[in-house]
Amino acid sequence: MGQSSSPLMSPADAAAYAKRDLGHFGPDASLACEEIGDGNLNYIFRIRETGSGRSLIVKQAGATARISDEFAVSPDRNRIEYEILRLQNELAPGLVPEVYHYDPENNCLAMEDLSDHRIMRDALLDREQFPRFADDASTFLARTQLLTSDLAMDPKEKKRRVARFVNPDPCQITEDLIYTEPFNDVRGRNAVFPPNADFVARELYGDPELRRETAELKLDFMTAAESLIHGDLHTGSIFVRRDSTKMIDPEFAFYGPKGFDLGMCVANLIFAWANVHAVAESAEARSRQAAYLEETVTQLLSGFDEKWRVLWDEHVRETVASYDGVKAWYLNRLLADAAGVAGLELCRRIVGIAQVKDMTSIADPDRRQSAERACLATAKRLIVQRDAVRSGRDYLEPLREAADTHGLT
Ligand code: SR1
Ligand code: MG
Repeated sequence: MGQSSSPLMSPADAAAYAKRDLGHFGPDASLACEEIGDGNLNYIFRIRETGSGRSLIVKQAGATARISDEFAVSPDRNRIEYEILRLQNELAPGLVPEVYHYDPENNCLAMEDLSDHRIMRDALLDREQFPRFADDASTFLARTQLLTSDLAMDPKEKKRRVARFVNPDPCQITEDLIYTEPFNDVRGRNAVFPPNADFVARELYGDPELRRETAELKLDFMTAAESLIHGDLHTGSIFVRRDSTKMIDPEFAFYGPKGFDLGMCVANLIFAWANVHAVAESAEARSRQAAYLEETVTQLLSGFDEKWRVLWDEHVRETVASYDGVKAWYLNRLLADAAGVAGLELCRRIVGIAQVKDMTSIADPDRRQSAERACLATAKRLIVQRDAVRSGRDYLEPLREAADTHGLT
């Protein structure tokens, strides 16, 4: 396993590595390489052969996070990413990048170049629309959730898989940044937008009921080895084209709560919705994009529900799962988990250190204040009332109400 830290590559090193060690290009190939990573953790090299245009991505993991040495993160996350991408490609073919090679010495993996796709967060901020996304994402989420669970796997094989995907450092980041710090700033590293400081102090740090619910969710995250989750499925971890969707960057993967990925994905669509309302554009453009996002949330939830029920009928072999009421109980728990995680993700991306452009790029301070408050108020309802959240409408109604209350719409 790639545990030790190897030197970080320069673009020239990465090009030489692709030619010499990966044998991906001929010995005389003329290569151009740039480092294109803009995430919080890793270094991403795109290597292109001049002339033929053939290309490859090499992703290298360092021993600390790219954004700050404060986060020690074992490079073993690179192995986890390689193994889960291969597995996800079997479970949900075509919905993740193809990986070619894993190198534990250099903590690198080599994979398909998806330069003909865009990062979904950026594309949504440019008001692009992706008609395949809800269908693809609901397929990915339903299949990876159910088919990696005890319900559809041999229980011993599932336990071996839990062991292979133990991922302590990324999990600790999630526990701290998503579950703990947004609700008390215990480490003093939150980055609250100053006009919302009193609002956050009152509504998040000062709400005992909310904090109790987040405690329950956190203990669930730490103990519920239910499904092999992606673990970081926000819109910066999704590559899109109008006709294609690829889930990338599953380095936070581990066996965790069954609704986690669905909830994180929905939260990030809500951020795009809030941005559309906050940023001054034509009323027509705004309502067109908001309608697309609402439809996407609705179809994501309904598509997930339908596909998941079919998968259950086809794949679940666990005896107790056939008892009356178990299917409905399990799905309701999953959807409640998802709503709770959506609420947590909305809070942490506004209050914590890993923020999102959907909010930070809103130039007008009053609009940003309103957008953040609308998202935080929605988040609180999703967390506290998560047992009642089942459908897209159950996300969108509180969102529209909060947007009205806080002057966003
Ligand atoms: C220190 S890492 C901060 C965030 O970036 C990753 O993409 C995860 O979302 C993590 O929470
Ligand atoms: Mg990432």
